[in-house]
Amino acid sequence: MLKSRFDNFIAFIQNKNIKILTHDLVDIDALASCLTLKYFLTQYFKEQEISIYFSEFAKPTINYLRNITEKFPSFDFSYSKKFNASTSDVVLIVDTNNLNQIELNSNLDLVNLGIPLIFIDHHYLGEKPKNNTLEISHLIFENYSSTAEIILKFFEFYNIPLTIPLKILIITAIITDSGFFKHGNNNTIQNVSNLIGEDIDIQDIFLLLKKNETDISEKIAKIKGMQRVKLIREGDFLIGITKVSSYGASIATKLINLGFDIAIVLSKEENQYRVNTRAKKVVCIKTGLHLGKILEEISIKYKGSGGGHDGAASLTISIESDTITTQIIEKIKNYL
Ligand SMILES: [Mn+2]
Repeated sequence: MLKSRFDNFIAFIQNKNIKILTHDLVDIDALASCLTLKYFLTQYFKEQEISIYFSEFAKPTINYLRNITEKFPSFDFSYSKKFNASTSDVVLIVDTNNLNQIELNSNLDLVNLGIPLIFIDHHYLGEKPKNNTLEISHLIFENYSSTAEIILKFFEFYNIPLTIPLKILIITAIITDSGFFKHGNNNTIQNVSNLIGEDIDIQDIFLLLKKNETDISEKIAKIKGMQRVKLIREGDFLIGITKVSSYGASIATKLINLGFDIAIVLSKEENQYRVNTRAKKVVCIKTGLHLGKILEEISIKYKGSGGGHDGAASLTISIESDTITTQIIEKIKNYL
């Protein structure tokens, strides 16, 4: 039964120009699914034109794509950043069945293009893709923990051999989409086990997913920022203040992660001083605290530039004085 669904799909897209699309903020499953699907179709059809369009990548995908491209420089990772509807006979939508999640870099409306849209996806379907009559061709299987495993079926059904980069792409997609198997089922683990064989080391895959090492100067700045932090307690609220030479914004965020409700980080940049502030959202909601307003007021008074959101704001100013810090703290305390 399953195989016949794939046969229908193949029959429908035969002799057509194919565009592969996925959701915006492309995750690793979407990336891997599009690349492996393109590879399969190129091998299977030989003569047809097949291309991928990506909008924006999620941060971990950028990192992963960089790592895997370095590891397999001869694999075809190419894609287009512009969606050209006029050269498409059919659009394959991968890893989503919700057209609202697709970001085209134009005002094109996929539904009104008159091009058949076929979904290949593993998300909950609901009532969504009723906008065309191709239901028979959709490949939507909610019992799969990743779209990449649906793509894997093409290779199995039509006897196209998997290469090492393809296997690695699919394994990483399965691992990330199943939350390292937390949301997976027996098939999820079975699939990885079948793919991994003797030619792939699971540790190499973990390395591909690892975030690139933070620059040593950033690490030192963060550690120094933590060493110098002063704690001010105002009722039940904890304010942290520290000084660093750079990376003020990321240190302010770190202080919040550490447990402070509000963080103030002072840093000296060339001829000016910078103040980065952060506050927990719940504190802003509860007290009405608005760091952007506070820093804007200070910037007007001292001819600097400042502002931002309620929970994240910064100030750049040419003088450094403890009175400025004191005023920021006083203004914050007024809300608490
Ligand atoms: Mn997915």
